[in-house]
Amino acid sequence: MSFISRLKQTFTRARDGFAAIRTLGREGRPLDSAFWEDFGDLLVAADFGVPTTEKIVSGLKTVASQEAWSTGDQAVARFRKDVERFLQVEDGADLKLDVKPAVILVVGVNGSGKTTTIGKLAKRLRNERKRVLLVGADTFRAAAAEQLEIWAQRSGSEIVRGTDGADPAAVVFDGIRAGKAREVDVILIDTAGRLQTKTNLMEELKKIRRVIERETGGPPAQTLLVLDGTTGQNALSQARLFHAATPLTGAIVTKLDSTAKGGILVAIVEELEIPIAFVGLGEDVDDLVSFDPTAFVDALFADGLSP
Ligand SMILES: Nc1nc2c(ncn2[C@@H]2O[C@H](COP(=O)(O)OP(=O)(O)O)[C@@H](O)[C@H]2O)c(=O)[nH]1
Ligand SMILES: [Mg+2]
Repeated sequence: MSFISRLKQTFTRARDGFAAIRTLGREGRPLDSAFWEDFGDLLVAADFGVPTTEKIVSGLKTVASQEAWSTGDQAVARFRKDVERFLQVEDGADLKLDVKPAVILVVGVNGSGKTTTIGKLAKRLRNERKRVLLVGADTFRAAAAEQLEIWAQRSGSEIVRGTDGADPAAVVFDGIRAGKAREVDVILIDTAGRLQTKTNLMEELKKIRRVIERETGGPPAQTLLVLDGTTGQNALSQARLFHAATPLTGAIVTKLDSTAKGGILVAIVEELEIPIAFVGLGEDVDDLVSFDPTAFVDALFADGLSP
């Protein structure tokens, strides 16, 4: 099934929020301050966040006066184009994995979907006939390594896991050594769901990164932040903290099949200037899809105004 039809099928909450925006455009309202206020409120409700909402609204107002727009539908049509443009990040969704082994460090808070996403990614890479090694550096909970083990089996990947309570950086060290010795193509590193407020845990991430740099002679090929799309603006504040601890190359937004409202993706790209690499549309192995901004916007505006 195509990205767009899957999104249309699963992404219902987000589409409801955007339906309200489309409706506003159909009411033939004049572009007065009440219109802009309602429009801004709908964007905030759809999880765009205040800074991104303000940026979008002020941009639209400027064009509205330059082009002497008179009604709301013009603003909404332009808004659709803006969202698409915001989401187009150069070199967007392509995972650059030129080096061998290519190390992909996966970070994010507990429950965001890291381990599941790693399993899905491993399966994709295996489908591309790549040799994949999973590294279980979440040594905080015994169940974490077991869950990763299941995904290793399911995807046909190899695994290096630490004992409970082991130093995560030491597990990463072992994993990279093993990956190099076995000549794997990709090493996917699963990390603990650390609380973003705990400085020591952020320090641990920095330590892991230093081990990767030392052992491979460079930064990770990718550092991907997994965010639960249903946690709204909280996801954005998490993203900022992780970005500060270890520079991110992309985000993966999970649970778009659940109650995610969509605007959060725009806020992430806009405020952090990182691309959305993939989105999660469910719990199964095939429920990870490459992010396609055009298809995403088409799905959100499926029954709406043409641009
Ligand atoms: N509906 C839905 N559930 C997901 C998705 N991704 C992960 N999950 C579920 O979220 C829960 C937490 O996932 P997990 O990978 O253990 O998160 P971690 O703590 O970050 O490793 C699990 O029940 C997953 O099945 C998704 O895209 N959609
Ligand atoms: Mg996990």
